[in-house]
Amino acid sequence: MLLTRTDKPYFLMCLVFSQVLFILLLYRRGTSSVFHGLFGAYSAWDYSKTHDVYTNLSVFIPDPEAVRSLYCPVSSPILVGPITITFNKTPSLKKIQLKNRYVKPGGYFSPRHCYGRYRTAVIIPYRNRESHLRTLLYYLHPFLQRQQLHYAIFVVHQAGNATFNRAKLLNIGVREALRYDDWDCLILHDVDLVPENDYNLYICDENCPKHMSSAMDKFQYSLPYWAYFGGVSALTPDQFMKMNGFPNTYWGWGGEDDDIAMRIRLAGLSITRTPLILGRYKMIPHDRDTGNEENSYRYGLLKNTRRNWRDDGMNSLAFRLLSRDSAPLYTNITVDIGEAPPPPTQASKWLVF
Ligand code: UDH
Ligand code: MN
Repeated sequence: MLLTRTDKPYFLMCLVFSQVLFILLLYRRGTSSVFHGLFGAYSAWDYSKTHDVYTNLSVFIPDPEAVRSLYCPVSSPILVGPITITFNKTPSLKKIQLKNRYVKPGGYFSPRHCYGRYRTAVIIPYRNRESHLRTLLYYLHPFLQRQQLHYAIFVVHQAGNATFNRAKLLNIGVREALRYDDWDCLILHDVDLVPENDYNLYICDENCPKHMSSAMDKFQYSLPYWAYFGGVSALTPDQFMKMNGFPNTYWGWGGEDDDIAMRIRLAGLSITRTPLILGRYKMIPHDRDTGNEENSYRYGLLKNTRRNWRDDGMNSLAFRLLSRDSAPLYTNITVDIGEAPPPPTQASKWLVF
């Protein structure tokens, strides 16, 4: 049977052609990417075999004469999978700049040989974590460039020593980032979390808010509890506005992420999560910051989310913009967000309930 088939020159030609094509693919993209191309995100990743985070970036050397005519492919052909991450030495800003020559002031990047298909804003709530920020910039810039995104990084810096307010800073980041561009996706990103796999795409799910840091090393690469929504998440501007953004009323550590998860559902949305095998993050080890003490009122606040979410969020956001400037690797937004209200007295507690 085979003999009679191979007798036919047409069949032989097809066979040879497909073999040559396969060898070419292997040669250009390496076995792992062909494998991942075929089996997508659900293939088994080997995190003991990692790649330098700056691998393949030379593919992007711009040709000033070239005319960009096509959108970048849906899935970037130069992803590498698991990334080598070490925290023993914080890279200098100079070094990060040198390694990311095509990042423009404000931390903007756009692929040069094709039109970025997705427009992503990364928004980081921030105060007094300079070495964490440098480490994150060192890893995130090449990671996002390899994903061929049109992106920018926004750092929302809380001025002063009042209690930290992560969710309010994120609301401000969204409002300010949307002045700069028509973003498809807002990635709300803690400063100390470094993604381990560049197949973890920094794009949104059109249908629902996405929790991206599903597997953090500090939680042994699993979810600490079922409804967890902390760390890194991705929402479209529409999703963000539909849930009235995040709460402004959580001062200090804890609770705001659970409020966010709850208001997503209250707004009629559901949560999608990056699979654990892909949503892996390393957290730069740190102690609790002064000014971000545990919020002991959080359980009381969470009881009222259902009642308050429509009135506490983007529509009640008040702050003072102190500066907005383009640093070489990110856009810096410094704000005065006021301070936590005084603790409720016994009498006012009765008034509230
Ligand atoms: N953040 C700052 N500055 C601060 C506080 C928080 O930039 O002073 C930001 C930063 O982006 C950080 C995020 O808010 O990643 C979340 O705060 P966190 O990293 O302190 O939260 P996490 O849950 O830490 O990681 C809990 C502190 C417990 C430390 C226990 C030590 N073993
Ligand atoms: Mn942390």
